[in-house]
Amino acid sequence: MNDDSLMDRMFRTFDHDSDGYLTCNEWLTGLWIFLKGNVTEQTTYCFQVYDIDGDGYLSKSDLFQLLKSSLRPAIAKAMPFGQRGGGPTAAVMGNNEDDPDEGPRDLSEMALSLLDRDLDGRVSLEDFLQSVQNDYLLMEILGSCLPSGARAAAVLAALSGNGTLPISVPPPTA
Ligand SMILES: [Ca+2]
Ligand SMILES: [Ca+2]
Repeated sequence: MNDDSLMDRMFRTFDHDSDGYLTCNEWLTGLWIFLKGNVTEQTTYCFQVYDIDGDGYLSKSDLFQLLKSSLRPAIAKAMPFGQRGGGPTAAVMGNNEDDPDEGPRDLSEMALSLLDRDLDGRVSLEDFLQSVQNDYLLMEILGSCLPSGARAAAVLAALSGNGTLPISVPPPTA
């Protein structure tokens, strides 16, 4: 998933009533989870960003779309020119010219088997929460959608001179 579509997904996640605008309340609730939410709130938020078709589950198709567009640019950048089209990286990404989607498809199957706790072939929020509880690194496995701790702290510091937000923040509605 490239940066633009990830931003778009993040906006839609903030926009609870899907009217295309963020009310002050939606913005503050989203920002609060984004910057200061607990693990469950942030995991739920990531889940909503990753659920591309919004059906409440991460299906193989959601995972495939996420991995296909987020991994290719990163791998291409990391790979020195001499190694393009060969080597272990290409093997992971799939170097099959007849089927360029082979690599992302294999990875989405791996991600599905990693996250699908009840083995029903799709990842529910429950599956995802349990998986992240066992390994926090899985929270952003499908694409980075939270600020780093340092960045979050910087934003919070900018928002408030003395460590508290200048405005009252409503409790997040998950
Ligand atoms: Ca879905
Ligand atoms: Ca499942």
